[in-house]
Formats: sequence, C-alpha cells, structure tokens
Amino acid sequence: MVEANFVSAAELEVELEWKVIDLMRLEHKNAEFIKVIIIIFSFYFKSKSMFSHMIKHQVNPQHTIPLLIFNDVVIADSHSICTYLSEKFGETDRLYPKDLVKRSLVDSRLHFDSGHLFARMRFLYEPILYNKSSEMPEDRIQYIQTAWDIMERFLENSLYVCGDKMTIVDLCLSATESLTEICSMDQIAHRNVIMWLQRMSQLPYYEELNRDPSKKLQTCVIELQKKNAGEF
Ligand SMILES: N[C@@H](CCC(=O)N[C@@H](CS)C(=O)NCC(=O)O)C(=O)O
Repeated sequence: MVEANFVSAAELEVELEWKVIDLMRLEHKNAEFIKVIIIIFSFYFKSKSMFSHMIKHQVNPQHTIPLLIFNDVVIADSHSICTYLSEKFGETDRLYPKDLVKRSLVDSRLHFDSGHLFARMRFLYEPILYNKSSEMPEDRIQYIQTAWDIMERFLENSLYVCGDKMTIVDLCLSATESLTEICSMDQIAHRNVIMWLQRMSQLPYYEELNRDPSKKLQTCVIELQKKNAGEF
C-alpha cells in the first residue's frame, strides 16, 4: 500500500521523489512504466548482457505499485519497502526491531496484511476497478470483517499491533484499514481496532498521507460501481 510508504518515509524523515502511476489508465501495464525503470537501470548496469536480461525479465514482473527505485536497488511491495527504508535510514530500530523474536512477530503480521487483510480488500475492489463489475458481494465484505476480528485479537492486550510501541506493521495495517472503511466496521465488536486507529490518527501527517488518499480511492470505487451498474 503506497500510503504505508508515504507514512513510513515521513516517520523516518526520508524525502522520496514520487512518480505517480495511474492504475486506471493502466500505466503500470504499459511499456512506459517499464521503460522509465529500465532507463534508470541502464546507468547502473553497464554490461549489455545484464541490461538485456533486465529488459527480458522486467524489473517488476508483478506490475504493481508501489515500487521503490533507489540507486541500483529496486523493491516491489510496500512491506518490503518499509523494512528496507527502516533498515537503511532509521536511526534506531524502533520501527523494525533487530531482536530476532520481536522482528519475527513484526514480519508475521506484515504477512497478515499482505496475505489476508489487503488480499481480501483486493478481491472486493478489483472486479469493480478493472472488470466493470457493479457488485460488492456480501461474503467478500464479511471476509474482510473476519480479518478485523483477527486484528481485534492482536490488539487485545497492547496499544499497537506488536506490543506497546508503534512499528511498521501499524503503518502498513492502518493504511489497508483506512481503505476498508467502505465495509463499515462494527464499533463494539472491533473496539480495540477503532481505538488503535484513533491512536494512529494522532500522527501529524496521518490525515494527509494516509486518510486523504484512501478516501479518494474509496470514492473512486463507489463512483465506478454506480457507473458499472449504469446509474450514470
Ligand atoms: N502486496 C503488495 C500489493 C501491491 C498491489 O497490489 N498494489 C496495487 C495498488 S494498491 C496494484 O498495483 N494493483 C494493480 C495490479 O495489480 O494490476 C504491496 O503491498 O505492495
């Protein structure tokens, strides 16, 4: 989730240059997206064989955003970008602990975001965004709500997802969470999640870098759903 990278860069005081890739115009699929990356690569890979290897296999075969390009490093996936930025630029390990046990817990919950919460949201949104669907099937909404049940348990005895200190998991999961507001959260059943979101919203840049872009995407999904249904 690109919002997680906006927020983690702000938290680490890292200034990144952002290039907007418009998914609705399928810019992530077209040659330009790949060419831009290859041009950057060509500065670093002087060897022609290495360069043609890159062209053949493409730098991000998933064609997903966000994608980080930093010198000769190319990293796809917001979670990996967060761990990379924290390791590379964090003055301390507060966002991504070095301790093996603590780190494993953070990693496992990053995988929960990728493999469960985000994946379930993706199954709800993508048919509307890309396949002209006008459906929001109830079982897909419920599937997201059961991921919130799991988060409720993560937050049962702690202020943040991996303990009483904020880590990159909180940045990643709150970015995905903001995008699932469309599915209306039960305020009582998910009380811990609501309180955690309020805690996260205290971050000075949270509204601008997380909530505002999330709201835009949700509005886009709702409008497209109506358009696909022939409502306008
Ligand atoms: N787990 C990946 C998911 C990336 C992802 O699916 N990004 C979406 C936008 S939020 C995307 O690029 N969708 C376009 C597509 O898959 O074609 C991450 O966290 O970066």
